[in-house]
Amino acid sequence: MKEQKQLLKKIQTFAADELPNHNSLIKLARENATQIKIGKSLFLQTYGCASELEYKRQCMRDGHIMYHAHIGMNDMETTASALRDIHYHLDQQGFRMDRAGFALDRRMGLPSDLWAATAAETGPMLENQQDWSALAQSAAIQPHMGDFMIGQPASFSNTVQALRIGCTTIGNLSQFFTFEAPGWRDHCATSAETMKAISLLAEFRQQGMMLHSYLEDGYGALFKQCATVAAWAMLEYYIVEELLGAKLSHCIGGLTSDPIKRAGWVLALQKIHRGDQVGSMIYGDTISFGQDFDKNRGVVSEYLLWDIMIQMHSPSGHAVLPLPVTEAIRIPSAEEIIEAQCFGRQIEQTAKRLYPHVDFSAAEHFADRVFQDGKVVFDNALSGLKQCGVDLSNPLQLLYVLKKMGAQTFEDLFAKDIQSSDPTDMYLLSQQVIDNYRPLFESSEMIKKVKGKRLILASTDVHEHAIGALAQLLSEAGADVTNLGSEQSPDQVAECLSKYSYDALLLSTHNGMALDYGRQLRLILDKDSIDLPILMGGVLNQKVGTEALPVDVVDDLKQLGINPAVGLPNLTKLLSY
Ligand code: B12
Repeated sequence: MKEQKQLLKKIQTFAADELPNHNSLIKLARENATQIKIGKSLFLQTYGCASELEYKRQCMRDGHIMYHAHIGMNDMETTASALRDIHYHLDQQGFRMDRAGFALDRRMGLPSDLWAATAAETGPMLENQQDWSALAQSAAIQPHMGDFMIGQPASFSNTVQALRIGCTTIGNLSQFFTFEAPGWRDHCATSAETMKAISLLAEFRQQGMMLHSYLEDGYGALFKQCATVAAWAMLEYYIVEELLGAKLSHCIGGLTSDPIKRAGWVLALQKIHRGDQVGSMIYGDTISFGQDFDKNRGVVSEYLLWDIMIQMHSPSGHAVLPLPVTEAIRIPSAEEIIEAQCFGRQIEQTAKRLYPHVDFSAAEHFADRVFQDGKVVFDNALSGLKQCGVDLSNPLQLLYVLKKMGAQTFEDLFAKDIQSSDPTDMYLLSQQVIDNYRPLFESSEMIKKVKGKRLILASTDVHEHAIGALAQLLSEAGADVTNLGSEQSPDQVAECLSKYSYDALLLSTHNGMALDYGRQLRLILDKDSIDLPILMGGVLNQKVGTEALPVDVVDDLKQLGINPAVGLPNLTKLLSY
């Protein structure tokens, strides 16, 4: 009970924070809208549609299965030529590539004057009008802007650019709650820019503009229960559709392996969107991928079969995404995307043969359960927030307070009465990792190595499940663990190290910035004369100007005096004080 009171007190302080007037921001967006002419992408010209929403409704009627690919080479020139290659090769085989999501460099979320001083990450930068136009004019593939657009400090300016090139589905609201632009911590400004951008899309709702939200990029990746994810989708629907009047398009699937849940979420979102859902895409199951490419093809076969059949059963507008086999290793090349897309079309033939014989009742039951339990959590959340002084008619305050409170506080406070039988697959995976490695951390060798040691842990980006598992296992082994969590910049880590002394620093990184990050951190620590063992694990690669794809930097990290940790097994050897 005491803990509940403390959490509610925390929310009250956030609710008291000074914020701009939301009505004046909406007015500003409305005025700006009069100056914006929506562009026409080569894809919409080719298929004679005014917006992707119009195109998707057509496909839902005609039973056309839409396909999505996520793409993002190291620069726009290479990305544009990859788009042309993909379109050409698929067209040769009579296949249509309906849309492409651009995995941009995370710096795109920042105002441009901050780009130069920030570590480069995977994906291209859009540095001029030519780069932006190339997204929509390189090939007849509809651009989807769902990374580092809406939800980031540069939300509004990026949304204006996206509308001008004819991108009509723009995201990503879920990223607002968990993604931090590198080195940026002004949540008030990010909330205001995000709400302004959503208001702009509301102004163009009749022209088919949609706000994309990939739930598992946000708190959906951190909630333990599917019912809480459903409640969250309802909350986003309340803020975006009911308070701001924009059309919301949900995406899910990247962290969901269970085929019943994958099909069930399409049906549950249909209920949440009051029967008028037009989804952006169903993300492929990214967490079941490993280093074995043949096994990975098996993973794609399974999830894609279900994703296609549920679109035949209950069309929702979601495009399907056959993931390239390199998903667990790095961002894919154009050849790998083409191979995956062709593979996907073969799975579609299988789906059409199997569909008449498939029973979806288990998926329908899942949808009913998470919708009903989700509604309870949703109602708890609205009454709890109101109790904490949040104005439920103020979309800006809601966005701000919900970001500040964090996923765990939300679930602990508002989902405590739910005895749901549907844990999220990401939660199950992180528990499985802990169970798999617990014997290693219970070994006398490990306990002798870490017992009583002061260890500080941090993730350089949003990926926090590895560092979370490590923190729990090291604590169980008797270490004194400080876990700074996700999105920690080199400055923030160094600041902590300058305040307290630790025996070792354990970093987890995944976004293709391992070397840049290591160099920046080493510079600061040398300047402050801070010296301690540093281990870095995760995806140890780096975007370098000359290469199309990120390169392995394990040896470069060693030269920096950073211990590269590929996996957990050899942790005892790596930890040397
Ligand atoms: C889950 C996931 C996400 C989730 C993260 C949820 C969360 N809050 O944690 C979401 C969907 C939010 C996400 C977002 C992104 N992701 Co991601 N993600 C993954 C995925 C599927 C699994 C990673 C994971 O959590 N595994 C489970 C944990 C327990 O294991 P692990 O992280 O692999 O760590 C193991 C080891 O590496 C080791 N380890 C890890 N860290 C450390 C540290 C130490 C000290 C030690 C000893 C060991 C160690 O121990 C762990 C157990 O064995 C991988 C692909 C894959 N299948 O691996 C892509 C992947 C890592 N993501 C990737 C990318 C690019 C992104 C985005 C930038 C995409 C985008 N454009 O939006 C964003 C990040 C934005 C940001 N703000 O940082 C790329 C990285 C590409 C590259 N570097 O070449 C990958 C490889 C996918 C891909 N192929 O494109 N992602």
